[in-house]
Amino acid sequence: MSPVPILHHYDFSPFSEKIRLAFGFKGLDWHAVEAPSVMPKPDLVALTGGYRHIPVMQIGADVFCDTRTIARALDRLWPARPLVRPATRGLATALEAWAERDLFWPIARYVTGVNADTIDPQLHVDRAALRGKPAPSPERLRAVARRSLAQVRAELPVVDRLLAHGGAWLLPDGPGQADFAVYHGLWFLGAFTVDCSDVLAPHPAVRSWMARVAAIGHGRRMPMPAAEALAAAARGAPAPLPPAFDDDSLPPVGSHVSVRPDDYTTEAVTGRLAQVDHDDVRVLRDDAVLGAVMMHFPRIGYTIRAL
Ligand SMILES: N[C@@H](CCC(=O)N[C@@H](CS)C(=O)NCC(=O)O)C(=O)O
Repeated sequence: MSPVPILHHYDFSPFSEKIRLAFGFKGLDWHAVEAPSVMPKPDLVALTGGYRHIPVMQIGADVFCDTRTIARALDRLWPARPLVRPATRGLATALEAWAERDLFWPIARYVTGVNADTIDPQLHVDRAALRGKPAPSPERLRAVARRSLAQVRAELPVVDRLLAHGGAWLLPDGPGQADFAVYHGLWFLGAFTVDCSDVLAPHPAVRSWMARVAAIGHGRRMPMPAAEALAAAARGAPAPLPPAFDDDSLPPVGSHVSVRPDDYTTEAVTGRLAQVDHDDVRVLRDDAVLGAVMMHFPRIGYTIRAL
């Protein structure tokens, strides 16, 4: 029987929206655990050993961190409707990298700056701390929003050009990860009280494409308390690993390592390096409460260090 994935997320999280759409695309049922949007996140870090970002996908005692690793796991486990196809996989990876850096960050700064007064102040404090910075003043948030709007206006025509071939989706072989990666940043324009999606008005083709992506839906979401997800991790055992790849640029398999994202000053996860392939690393945590938990991370964007 096919497992039911558990997604640790919160509603206004754009990276979670990418995975909710991936669930919809594959027609999956899934369990939704509501995580806090700011620290502390005691249940999430109890599961992950320190990784605090959202979303996290869990299947029993396997914990998938980062949407890129989550998407690869989804395609391995539910291959019938692939999120990426061999002929356009490179294109999808390159598009995703552009979308989640050059397109996403100006949008995130614009939206949170415009909403400086409508958002819980703790969110501004928490997000500044993610970059090792003190909390910005509302005036600074608004100044950053103005500058970011200029960047957003420069990036949006790129999305138009990506659709200039006249097809329904960004890539010629149908909808998938590239669409969801570009979409979730644009979706964030409408995530808070002051809706910023009017910046899309000069881009009707982008709006029509966004409506097609949104129509894919989220699959069937079933709420789950965090304690139940932790109990599932304690009950389960990590699944057998996919084929390994030997890479002598990384610490040897079996050694103690730490893994952390490069783009945030957040806590590292430590454990034994269990397996490495071209795209992902797996680190086994021997958790005092949960037992063996396999942590899955992407190689791109993460630093793996020998301890
Ligand atoms: N590269 C990560 C980025 C994830 C990310 O930045 N998520 C945001 C929420 S959308 C986050 O973790 N914000 C801080 C938090 O929620 O604690 C991925 O693809 O999953």
